[in-house]
Amino acid sequence: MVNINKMAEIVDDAARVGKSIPQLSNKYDYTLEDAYNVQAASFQRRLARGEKQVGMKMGFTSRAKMIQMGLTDLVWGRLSDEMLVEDGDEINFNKYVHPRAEPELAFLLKKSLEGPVTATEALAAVESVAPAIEIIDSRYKKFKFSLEDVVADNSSSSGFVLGAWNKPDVDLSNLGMILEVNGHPVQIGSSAAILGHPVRSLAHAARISTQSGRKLEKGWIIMAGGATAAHALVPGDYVRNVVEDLGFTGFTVSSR
Ligand code: OOG
Ligand code: MG
Repeated sequence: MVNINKMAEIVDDAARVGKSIPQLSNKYDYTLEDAYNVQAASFQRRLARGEKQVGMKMGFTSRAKMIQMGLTDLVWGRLSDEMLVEDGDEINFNKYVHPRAEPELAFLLKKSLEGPVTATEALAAVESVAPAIEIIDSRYKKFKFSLEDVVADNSSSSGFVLGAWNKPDVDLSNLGMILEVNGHPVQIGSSAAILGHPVRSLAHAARISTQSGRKLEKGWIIMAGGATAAHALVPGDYVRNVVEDLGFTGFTVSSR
């Protein structure tokens, strides 16, 4: 018998205190469907503590990320208001297990999006687009997990940082993206790495979210997924994602 609530408690506690746990699959035999139920139940615990859902994140939307983590299926996770890190802010390194940064783009929706939609329909629902960074922090030891494990752990989501919003009239198909640490490029990529065009990630998000019982809401933020491999953070880092034509966003990591 799979105990969804018990597993949800384990991943939620680990995320809350920033302590690593063994992979759930070491102990539990569970399916991908169970894993999404664990994610939902663990997010429910956040809502019960007063957090609000503000959007959704997509993961493994680029080859670079799939190769880095050894998984090839798209995953998704839920974003809460508490995960937002203000542009330019400092994060407390001690609150994380082993945080990594990913250069991403974020979409802000001006209309809800439901069911299967084309990329063109998805773009028509976009109010604005921003350079973004996702701070991922798998709760599993050594950042190692199965597909079910990562999904149960809200697809490693931990924080997200947003730059200034731009009107979506910029051609998003092939924008240079540079992840810098202390002024040095550590990952260089293109928005084209995100499923060939980042708006496709948004279209997938609409379809997947609807299938799981909730459309994408007006006002939600959708993170399209890392364009490059993620970069491990250390205390004292100043991290920026600089996106051609869109600007940049950044944050610092506390010195301890
Ligand atoms: C899973 C999350 C992947 C992305 O942008 O591809 C992700 C992980 O790598 O821990 O957020
Ligand atoms: Mg990501």
